[in-house]
Amino acid sequence: MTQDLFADLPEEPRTETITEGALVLRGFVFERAEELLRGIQQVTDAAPLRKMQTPGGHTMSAAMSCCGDQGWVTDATGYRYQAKDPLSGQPWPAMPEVFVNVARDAAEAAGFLNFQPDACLINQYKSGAKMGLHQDKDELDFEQPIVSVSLGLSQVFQFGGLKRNERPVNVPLAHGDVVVWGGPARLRYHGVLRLKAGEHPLTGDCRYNLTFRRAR
Ligand code: MD3
Ligand code: FE
Repeated sequence: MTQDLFADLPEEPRTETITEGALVLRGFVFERAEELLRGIQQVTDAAPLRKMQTPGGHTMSAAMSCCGDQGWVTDATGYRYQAKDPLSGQPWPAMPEVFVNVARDAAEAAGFLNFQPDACLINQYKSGAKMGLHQDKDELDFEQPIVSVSLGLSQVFQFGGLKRNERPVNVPLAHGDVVVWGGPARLRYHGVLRLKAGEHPLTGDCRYNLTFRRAR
């Protein structure tokens, strides 16, 4: 009989704490990745990915779309959540069922029961795209966690403090990883470094990030 060389090794730790309130669930959605990517395709067929304008007049380097009751938008007038896609004037597409389930399951694994996000932001990064350090504070209730799902190419996430000038910690996020941010981590500055060129078998030349929020 073939010996199982790994039978006695402890299972690899799959949950990592970045700081108090920030938990990385490595590979949490690995098995549901293809289904999530089909959901992204379905949403972005109806609400295409687009590079939005910041109030300061810059163009964001990540392309974005949204689904759920609320979508996050930015333009010359500011940042906000709104129920309609400004491109079509129509409500954002509904969240695919797998999105709702993943958000609830990940929040629960981190100790937040019954998370019911009303907004999912889809970020698509291609080679060279980044997101500078910022806080997520356009939501009403900061007691609600945020769940983020990484798919495709790996990208270095930067996790800073409550003030912009605190030196951030770098955390590489890979395909299938999920991070849950709540409590004392909820208002920390964060961003992602420029995506390095690469090829992923499921997403090609890009990384997708889904962030699930309770906006209202
Ligand atoms: C920490 N997106 O869309 S996800 C964003 O990889 C955003 O696309 C990044 O920051 C991305 O706003 C990072 C991780 C994330 C999302 C929300 C957070 C980290 C957070 C809110 C509070 C603290
Ligand atoms: Fe953010």
